[in-house]
Amino acid sequence: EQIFVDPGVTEALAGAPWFPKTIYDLDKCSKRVLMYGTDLDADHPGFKDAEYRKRRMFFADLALNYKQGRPVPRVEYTPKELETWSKIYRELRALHKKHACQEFLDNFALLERYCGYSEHNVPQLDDLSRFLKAKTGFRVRPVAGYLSSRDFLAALAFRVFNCTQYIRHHADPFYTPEPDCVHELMGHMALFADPDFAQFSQEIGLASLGACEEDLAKLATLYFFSIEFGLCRAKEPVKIDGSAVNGDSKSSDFKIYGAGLLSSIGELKHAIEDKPTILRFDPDRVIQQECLITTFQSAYFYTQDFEEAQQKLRMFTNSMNRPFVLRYNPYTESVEVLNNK
Ligand code: NLE
Ligand code: FE2
Repeated sequence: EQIFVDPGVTEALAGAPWFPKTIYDLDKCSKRVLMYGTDLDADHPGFKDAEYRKRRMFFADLALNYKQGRPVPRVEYTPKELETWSKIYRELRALHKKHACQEFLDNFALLERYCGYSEHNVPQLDDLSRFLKAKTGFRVRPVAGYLSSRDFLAALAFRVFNCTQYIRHHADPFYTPEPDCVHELMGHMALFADPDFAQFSQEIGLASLGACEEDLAKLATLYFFSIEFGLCRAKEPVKIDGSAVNGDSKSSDFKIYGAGLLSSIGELKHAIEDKPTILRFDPDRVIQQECLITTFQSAYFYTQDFEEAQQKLRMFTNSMNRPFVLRYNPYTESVEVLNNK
Protein backbone atom coordinates (compact mmCIF):
# COMPACT_ATOMS: atom_id res chain seq x y z
CA GLU A 1 0.00 0.00 0.00
CA GLN A 2 0.93 3.61 -0.56
CA ILE A 3 2.90 4.94 2.41
CA PHE A 4 2.81 8.72 1.97
CA VAL A 5 -0.49 9.53 0.43
CA ASP A 6 -1.59 12.95 -0.68
CA PRO A 7 -5.27 13.41 0.36
CA GLY A 8 -6.06 14.54 -3.22
CA VAL A 9 -4.78 11.21 -4.49
CA THR A 10 -6.94 9.25 -2.06
CA GLU A 11 -9.95 11.17 -3.26
CA ALA A 12 -9.14 10.62 -6.96
CA LEU A 13 -8.57 6.91 -6.40
CA ALA A 14 -11.78 6.46 -4.44
CA GLY A 15 -13.91 6.76 -7.57
CA ALA A 16 -11.70 4.58 -9.76
CA PRO A 17 -11.87 0.80 -10.21
CA TRP A 18 -9.31 -1.21 -8.19
CA PHE A 19 -6.01 -1.83 -9.98
CA PRO A 20 -2.73 -3.58 -9.13
CA LYS A 21 -0.21 -1.23 -7.53
CA THR A 22 2.76 -3.60 -7.39
CA ILE A 23 3.87 -6.47 -9.59
CA TYR A 24 2.88 -8.90 -6.80
CA ASP A 25 -0.75 -7.76 -7.06
CA LEU A 26 -0.80 -9.59 -10.40
CA ASP A 27 -1.17 -12.79 -8.38
CA LYS A 28 -4.72 -11.54 -7.75
CA CYS A 29 -5.84 -10.24 -11.12
CA SER A 30 -4.13 -12.78 -13.40
CA LYS A 31 -6.22 -15.61 -11.93
CA ARG A 32 -9.73 -14.45 -12.75
CA VAL A 33 -10.12 -16.53 -15.93
CA LEU A 34 -13.11 -16.91 -18.21
CA MET A 35 -13.41 -20.61 -19.00
CA TYR A 36 -15.07 -22.62 -21.71
CA GLY A 37 -18.30 -24.25 -20.59
CA THR A 38 -18.87 -21.70 -17.87
CA ASP A 39 -18.15 -18.23 -19.21
CA LEU A 40 -17.53 -19.07 -22.84
CA ASP A 41 -19.32 -20.94 -25.61
CA ALA A 42 -19.13 -24.72 -25.26
CA ASP A 43 -18.95 -25.25 -29.02
CA HIS A 44 -15.24 -26.02 -29.09
CA PRO A 45 -13.41 -29.16 -30.25
CA GLY A 46 -11.82 -29.69 -26.84
CA PHE A 47 -14.95 -29.20 -24.82
CA LYS A 48 -16.34 -32.71 -25.29
CA ASP A 49 -12.99 -34.54 -25.18
CA ALA A 50 -12.55 -35.79 -21.60
CA GLU A 51 -8.83 -36.46 -21.96
CA TYR A 52 -8.19 -32.98 -23.33
CA ARG A 53 -10.22 -31.41 -20.54
CA LYS A 54 -8.23 -33.31 -17.96
CA ARG A 55 -5.00 -32.07 -19.48
CA ARG A 56 -6.38 -28.55 -19.41
CA MET A 57 -7.03 -28.91 -15.67
CA PHE A 58 -3.37 -29.76 -15.21
CA PHE A 59 -2.36 -26.53 -16.97
CA ALA A 60 -4.99 -24.52 -15.10
CA ASP A 61 -3.51 -25.75 -11.79
CA LEU A 62 -0.01 -24.70 -12.81
CA ALA A 63 -1.26 -21.21 -13.62
CA LEU A 64 -3.50 -20.80 -10.60
CA ASN A 65 -0.72 -21.84 -8.23
CA TYR A 66 1.87 -19.60 -9.85
CA LYS A 67 3.37 -16.79 -7.79
CA GLN A 68 4.98 -13.72 -9.30
CA GLY A 69 8.78 -13.95 -9.27
CA ARG A 70 9.01 -17.74 -9.30
CA PRO A 71 10.29 -19.63 -12.35
CA VAL A 72 7.50 -20.74 -14.69
CA PRO A 73 7.16 -24.55 -14.29
CA ARG A 74 8.61 -26.46 -17.24
CA VAL A 75 6.19 -28.70 -19.05
CA GLU A 76 6.77 -31.93 -20.91
CA TYR A 77 4.43 -31.93 -23.89
CA THR A 78 2.93 -35.27 -25.00
CA PRO A 79 3.79 -36.78 -28.42
CA LYS A 80 0.31 -35.82 -29.62
CA GLU A 81 0.76 -32.22 -28.49
CA LEU A 82 4.16 -32.09 -30.11
CA GLU A 83 2.66 -33.38 -33.34
CA THR A 84 0.12 -30.52 -33.31
CA TRP A 85 2.91 -28.04 -32.63
CA SER A 86 5.15 -29.36 -35.44
CA LYS A 87 2.42 -29.30 -38.03
CA ILE A 88 1.53 -25.70 -37.22
CA TYR A 89 5.15 -24.57 -36.86
CA ARG A 90 6.17 -25.69 -40.33
CA GLU A 91 3.25 -24.09 -42.06
CA LEU A 92 3.24 -20.87 -40.07
CA ARG A 93 6.96 -20.31 -40.58
CA ALA A 94 6.50 -20.46 -44.33
CA LEU A 95 3.58 -18.02 -44.13
CA HIS A 96 5.45 -15.68 -41.78
CA LYS A 97 8.38 -15.43 -44.14
CA LYS A 98 6.06 -14.15 -46.83
CA HIS A 99 3.62 -12.05 -44.82
CA ALA A 100 4.97 -10.99 -41.40
CA CYS A 101 6.49 -7.54 -40.86
CA GLN A 102 10.26 -7.25 -40.70
CA GLU A 103 10.50 -6.39 -36.97
CA PHE A 104 8.70 -9.63 -36.22
CA LEU A 105 10.92 -11.73 -38.48
CA ASP A 106 14.16 -10.29 -37.14
CA ASN A 107 13.20 -11.06 -33.56
CA PHE A 108 11.78 -14.46 -34.42
CA ALA A 109 15.22 -15.48 -35.68
CA LEU A 110 16.58 -14.68 -32.19
CA LEU A 111 13.95 -16.90 -30.59
CA GLU A 112 15.03 -19.76 -32.81
CA ARG A 113 18.58 -19.16 -31.78
CA TYR A 114 18.19 -18.61 -28.04
CA CYS A 115 14.83 -19.94 -26.87
CA GLY A 116 14.55 -23.45 -28.26
CA TYR A 117 12.15 -22.56 -31.08
CA SER A 118 11.93 -25.35 -33.63
CA GLU A 119 9.42 -27.61 -35.24
CA HIS A 120 10.60 -30.40 -32.90
CA ASN A 121 10.26 -28.53 -29.62
CA VAL A 122 7.62 -26.45 -27.87
CA PRO A 123 9.59 -23.61 -26.27
CA GLN A 124 9.36 -23.28 -22.47
CA LEU A 125 7.82 -20.11 -21.04
CA ASP A 126 10.58 -19.86 -18.46
CA ASP A 127 13.26 -19.69 -21.17
CA LEU A 128 11.28 -16.96 -22.92
CA SER A 129 10.79 -15.05 -19.73
CA ARG A 130 14.54 -15.01 -19.04
CA PHE A 131 15.38 -14.04 -22.60
CA LEU A 132 12.83 -11.23 -22.75
CA LYS A 133 13.81 -9.93 -19.32
CA ALA A 134 17.39 -9.49 -20.50
CA LYS A 135 16.33 -7.95 -23.80
CA THR A 136 13.47 -5.58 -22.93
CA GLY A 137 12.57 -6.18 -19.28
CA PHE A 138 9.45 -8.12 -20.24
CA ARG A 139 8.49 -11.29 -18.35
CA VAL A 140 5.82 -13.86 -18.90
CA ARG A 141 3.64 -15.58 -16.33
CA PRO A 142 1.36 -18.56 -16.92
CA VAL A 143 -2.39 -17.98 -17.15
CA ALA A 144 -5.22 -20.53 -17.30
CA GLY A 145 -7.19 -18.94 -20.17
CA TYR A 146 -8.92 -15.73 -21.21
CA LEU A 147 -8.74 -12.84 -18.76
CA SER A 148 -11.00 -9.80 -18.84
CA SER A 149 -9.48 -6.94 -20.84
CA ARG A 150 -8.95 -5.03 -17.63
CA ASP A 151 -6.97 -7.80 -15.94
CA PHE A 152 -5.06 -8.65 -19.11
CA LEU A 153 -3.98 -5.08 -19.92
CA ALA A 154 -3.08 -4.33 -16.29
CA ALA A 155 -0.14 -6.78 -16.33
CA LEU A 156 1.42 -4.93 -19.27
CA ALA A 157 1.90 -1.91 -17.00
CA PHE A 158 4.50 -4.00 -15.14
CA ARG A 159 6.03 -5.41 -18.34
CA VAL A 160 4.41 -8.74 -17.63
CA PHE A 161 2.59 -10.73 -20.28
CA ASN A 162 0.06 -13.40 -19.31
CA CYS A 163 0.78 -16.50 -21.38
CA THR A 164 -1.28 -19.64 -21.74
CA GLN A 165 0.78 -22.83 -21.59
CA TYR A 166 -1.66 -25.47 -22.89
CA ILE A 167 -1.93 -26.22 -26.60
CA ARG A 168 -5.06 -26.12 -28.79
CA HIS A 169 -7.03 -29.30 -29.49
CA HIS A 170 -5.51 -31.40 -32.29
CA ALA A 171 -8.83 -31.53 -34.17
CA ASP A 172 -8.48 -27.93 -35.32
CA PRO A 173 -4.85 -26.80 -35.50
CA PHE A 174 -5.60 -23.96 -37.95
CA TYR A 175 -7.79 -21.83 -35.75
CA THR A 176 -8.75 -21.67 -32.08
CA PRO A 177 -11.05 -19.12 -30.46
CA GLU A 178 -8.96 -19.21 -27.27
CA PRO A 179 -5.42 -18.08 -26.82
CA ASP A 180 -3.08 -21.12 -26.44
CA CYS A 181 0.71 -21.55 -26.42
CA VAL A 182 0.83 -21.55 -30.24
CA HIS A 183 -0.82 -18.15 -30.22
CA GLU A 184 1.50 -16.75 -27.54
CA LEU A 185 4.73 -18.31 -28.82
CA MET A 186 4.21 -17.98 -32.57
CA GLY A 187 2.14 -14.79 -32.48
CA HIS A 188 3.23 -12.59 -29.58
CA MET A 189 6.69 -13.37 -28.26
CA ALA A 190 8.87 -12.04 -31.08
CA LEU A 191 7.64 -8.46 -30.81
CA PHE A 192 8.15 -8.34 -27.03
CA ALA A 193 11.86 -8.70 -27.80
CA ASP A 194 11.68 -5.32 -29.57
CA PRO A 195 12.44 -2.41 -27.18
CA ASP A 196 10.00 0.05 -28.83
CA PHE A 197 7.22 -2.46 -28.87
CA ALA A 198 7.89 -3.33 -25.22
CA GLN A 199 7.74 0.35 -24.24
CA PHE A 200 4.56 0.89 -26.15
CA SER A 201 2.92 -2.22 -24.63
CA GLN A 202 3.72 -0.98 -21.16
CA GLU A 203 2.17 2.42 -21.99
CA ILE A 204 -1.09 0.71 -22.95
CA GLY A 205 -0.98 -1.15 -19.67
CA LEU A 206 -0.37 2.00 -17.65
CA ALA A 207 -3.20 3.79 -19.46
CA SER A 208 -5.59 0.98 -18.55
CA LEU A 209 -5.01 1.09 -14.78
CA GLY A 210 -8.01 2.61 -13.06
CA ALA A 211 -9.55 3.73 -16.38
CA CYS A 212 -13.34 4.10 -16.47
CA GLU A 213 -15.31 1.31 -18.19
CA GLU A 214 -15.90 3.37 -21.31
CA ASP A 215 -12.25 4.28 -21.85
CA LEU A 216 -11.17 0.76 -21.03
CA ALA A 217 -13.48 -0.76 -23.65
CA LYS A 218 -12.09 1.63 -26.29
CA LEU A 219 -8.51 0.89 -25.29
CA ALA A 220 -9.16 -2.86 -25.44
CA THR A 221 -10.66 -2.53 -28.94
CA LEU A 222 -7.65 -0.55 -30.16
CA TYR A 223 -5.34 -3.14 -28.62
CA PHE A 224 -7.33 -5.89 -30.34
CA PHE A 225 -7.20 -4.40 -33.85
CA SER A 226 -3.50 -3.55 -33.60
CA ILE A 227 -1.52 -5.95 -31.39
CA GLU A 228 -3.85 -8.87 -32.10
CA PHE A 229 -5.06 -8.26 -35.67
CA GLY A 230 -3.07 -5.35 -37.11
CA LEU A 231 -1.71 -5.04 -40.65
CA CYS A 232 0.78 -2.59 -42.07
CA ARG A 233 1.94 -1.64 -45.55
CA ALA A 234 4.80 -3.59 -47.02
CA LYS A 235 7.93 -1.48 -47.11
CA GLU A 236 8.94 -1.00 -50.69
CA PRO A 237 12.52 -1.89 -51.52
CA VAL A 238 14.42 1.37 -51.93
CA LYS A 239 17.29 1.96 -54.37
CA ILE A 240 20.48 3.75 -53.36
CA ASP A 241 19.23 7.04 -54.85
CA GLY A 242 16.16 6.82 -52.59
CA SER A 243 13.63 5.99 -55.32
CA ALA A 244 11.39 2.98 -54.97
CA VAL A 245 12.21 -0.13 -56.93
CA ASN A 246 9.21 -1.35 -58.80
CA GLY A 247 7.12 1.79 -58.30
CA ASP A 248 3.52 0.97 -57.58
CA SER A 249 3.39 -2.75 -58.16
CA LYS A 250 4.04 -3.56 -54.52
CA SER A 251 2.22 -0.65 -52.90
CA SER A 252 -0.99 -2.54 -52.28
CA ASP A 253 0.71 -5.35 -50.37
CA PHE A 254 0.09 -5.65 -46.66
CA LYS A 255 2.32 -7.13 -44.00
CA ILE A 256 1.04 -8.54 -40.75
CA TYR A 257 2.08 -7.79 -37.20
CA GLY A 258 -1.07 -8.86 -35.28
CA ALA A 259 -0.51 -11.97 -33.13
CA GLY A 260 -4.01 -13.38 -33.68
CA LEU A 261 -3.26 -13.57 -37.40
CA LEU A 262 0.34 -14.71 -37.05
CA SER A 263 -0.77 -17.71 -34.95
CA SER A 264 -3.66 -18.89 -37.10
CA ILE A 265 -2.98 -20.57 -40.45
CA GLY A 266 -6.69 -20.30 -41.25
CA GLU A 267 -7.22 -16.63 -40.50
CA LEU A 268 -3.81 -15.56 -41.85
CA LYS A 269 -4.63 -17.10 -45.22
CA HIS A 270 -8.09 -15.55 -45.06
CA ALA A 271 -6.63 -12.08 -44.46
CA ILE A 272 -4.19 -12.47 -47.35
CA GLU A 273 -6.22 -14.35 -49.92
CA ASP A 274 -9.94 -13.71 -49.38
CA LYS A 275 -9.88 -9.95 -49.92
CA PRO A 276 -11.44 -9.06 -46.55
CA THR A 277 -12.40 -5.49 -45.64
CA ILE A 278 -9.18 -3.66 -44.77
CA LEU A 279 -9.56 -0.12 -43.44
CA ARG A 280 -7.16 2.56 -42.34
CA PHE A 281 -6.42 2.40 -38.60
CA ASP A 282 -8.31 5.49 -37.55
CA PRO A 283 -9.01 5.20 -33.79
CA ASP A 284 -12.44 6.89 -34.00
CA ARG A 285 -13.49 4.30 -36.55
CA VAL A 286 -11.71 1.34 -34.95
CA ILE A 287 -13.51 1.75 -31.61
CA GLN A 288 -16.83 1.18 -33.38
CA GLN A 289 -15.75 -2.23 -34.64
CA GLU A 290 -16.89 -5.29 -32.73
CA CYS A 291 -14.11 -7.64 -31.54
CA LEU A 292 -15.10 -11.15 -32.64
CA ILE A 293 -13.82 -13.93 -30.41
CA THR A 294 -14.99 -17.16 -32.03
CA THR A 295 -14.84 -16.33 -35.76
CA PHE A 296 -12.57 -14.52 -38.20
CA GLN A 297 -12.80 -10.73 -37.93
CA SER A 298 -15.16 -9.01 -40.34
CA ALA A 299 -12.67 -6.16 -40.87
CA TYR A 300 -8.98 -5.50 -40.33
CA PHE A 301 -7.16 -2.20 -39.93
CA TYR A 302 -3.81 -1.12 -41.30
CA THR A 303 -1.29 1.60 -40.70
CA GLN A 304 1.56 2.62 -42.96
CA ASP A 305 4.00 1.02 -40.60
CA PHE A 306 4.19 -0.31 -37.15
CA GLU A 307 5.28 3.03 -35.81
CA GLU A 308 2.11 4.74 -36.98
CA ALA A 309 0.04 2.25 -34.98
CA GLN A 310 2.09 3.09 -31.92
CA GLN A 311 1.63 6.82 -32.43
CA LYS A 312 -2.11 6.55 -32.94
CA LEU A 313 -2.54 4.42 -29.85
CA ARG A 314 -0.45 6.92 -27.92
CA MET A 315 -2.62 9.78 -29.10
CA PHE A 316 -5.60 7.90 -27.77
CA THR A 317 -4.06 7.09 -24.39
CA ASN A 318 -3.01 10.73 -23.97
CA SER A 319 -6.60 11.82 -24.56
CA MET A 320 -8.05 9.54 -21.89
CA ASN A 321 -9.12 11.38 -18.79
CA ARG A 322 -8.25 10.03 -15.42
CA PRO A 323 -8.14 12.14 -12.29
CA PHE A 324 -4.63 10.91 -11.43
CA VAL A 325 -1.31 10.28 -13.09
CA LEU A 326 0.63 7.04 -12.80
CA ARG A 327 4.35 6.59 -12.88
CA TYR A 328 6.05 3.22 -12.99
CA ASN A 329 8.95 2.78 -10.62
CA PRO A 330 11.21 0.01 -11.97
CA TYR A 331 13.21 -0.23 -8.71
CA THR A 332 10.20 -1.19 -6.62
CA GLU A 333 8.24 -2.68 -9.55
CA SER A 334 5.22 -0.69 -8.54
CA VAL A 335 3.15 2.22 -9.82
CA GLU A 336 3.16 5.53 -8.02
CA VAL A 337 -0.04 7.50 -8.02
CA LEU A 338 0.29 11.26 -8.41
CA ASN A 339 -2.38 13.90 -8.01
CA ASN A 340 -3.58 15.35 -11.32
CA LYS A 341 -5.44 18.46 -10.16
N1 NLE B 1 -7.46 -17.36 -33.43
C1 NLE B 1 -6.10 -17.38 -32.95
C2 NLE B 1 -5.42 -18.67 -33.37
O1 NLE B 1 -6.09 -19.57 -33.86
O2 NLE B 1 -4.22 -18.80 -33.20
C3 NLE B 1 -6.03 -17.19 -31.45
C4 NLE B 1 -6.56 -15.86 -31.01
C5 NLE B 1 -6.43 -15.60 -29.54
C6 NLE B 1 -6.84 -14.22 -29.15
FE1 FE2 C 1 -3.12 -12.50 -27.93
